[in-house]
Amino acid sequence: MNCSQFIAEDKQLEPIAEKVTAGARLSFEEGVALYRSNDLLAIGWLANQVREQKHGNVCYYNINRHINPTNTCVAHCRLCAFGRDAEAPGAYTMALEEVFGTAASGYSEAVTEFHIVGGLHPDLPFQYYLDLLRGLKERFPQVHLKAFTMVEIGYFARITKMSTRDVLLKLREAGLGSLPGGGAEIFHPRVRKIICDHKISGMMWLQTARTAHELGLRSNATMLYGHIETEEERVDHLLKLRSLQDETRGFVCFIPLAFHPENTALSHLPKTTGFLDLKNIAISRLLLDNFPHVKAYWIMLTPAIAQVALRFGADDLDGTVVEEKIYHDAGAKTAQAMRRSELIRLIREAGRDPLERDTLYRPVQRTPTGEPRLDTTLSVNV
Ligand code: V47
Repeated sequence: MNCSQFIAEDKQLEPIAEKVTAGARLSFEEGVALYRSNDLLAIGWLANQVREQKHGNVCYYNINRHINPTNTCVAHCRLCAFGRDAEAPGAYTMALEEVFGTAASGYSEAVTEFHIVGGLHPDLPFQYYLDLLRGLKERFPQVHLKAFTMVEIGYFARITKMSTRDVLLKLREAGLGSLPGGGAEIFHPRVRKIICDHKISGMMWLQTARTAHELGLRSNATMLYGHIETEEERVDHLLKLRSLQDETRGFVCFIPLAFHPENTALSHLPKTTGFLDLKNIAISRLLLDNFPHVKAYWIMLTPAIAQVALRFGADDLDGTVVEEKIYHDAGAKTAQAMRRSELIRLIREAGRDPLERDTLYRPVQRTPTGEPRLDTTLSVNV
């Protein structure tokens, strides 16, 4: 990278640029300085350099389908508009046959991944989740099951009185392929106490991820920003993820998630802005030097901001999604699904080269009839 091309209005960014150019790791203080700076173009330029060093001009996307088997949840997080009490209007729990039917209903695009998350249900037994994975694997053997956040894993351990490790082993035996990044929110206890006081602690989230990685399972990680957190708490969150990744190398992708306040107990808070969204993408790319991928989740950012993010540090747009509930219950105005052709158009128009990937970032090739042909001879591209 040639730092002489770097032009910053904010001169405080120059020493940071020199470190990024030299491939040196940024400190906590430098992370906070990045968040405090309004020189978005300079921050984005730097993040784009890192992104291009890691991935060249490629932008990844996948053909996936979200499935939320239940929105019944005992956690009552203030940040959430999705969870309901069992008797509340709009509460639902799918019978297993409904889950399998839902999975099949988005199958026209030949999905390679089911992304499965749900509420912490008061009564469903652990066996339901094992049967769900097994049933999906039987019906869709080639589809990767990315299922259950660290929070759900912690809850399964609680209701079964099993260790986290045993829960994960049983889920893997039933077909679990990897874990999504949700439930991380902001690790700092001050914030968790306000936005999600009944969820597992930040330390427990990290410990659960560590256990999953030790078993060889890969996972993603997220950070929910744009509510009551401080800049220091964001940096603390990112650096905790970075040090766990130093230990395990088990994280595949980081996804900054913009808080959507509508229909939540925090509905008095304003929505995030495009400026903050792009800043979070760029700063994540700069601080998480050991994370292979940073995803601009179009559902949450809007396709327009997600596309711009491909020049601010992101290398992935997520996928077709098909049906999204968590953000739409919280007022998201984006579509529920995006066709492959539209994902490709967004990527191409940003001057990037689209590459369809599977969950673990292996390139997906298609047969002439559009069926996925995973090239398992290629190593995982992380
Ligand atoms: O854990 C909940 C967040 C997460 C709201 O791993 C909210 O590939 C904003 O984790 N406003 C679920 N955010 C989504 C998630 C995810 C999404 C896409 C891809 C991947 C991946 C993971 O959504 C929750 C929580 O952090 N969330 N409510 C809300 N009102």
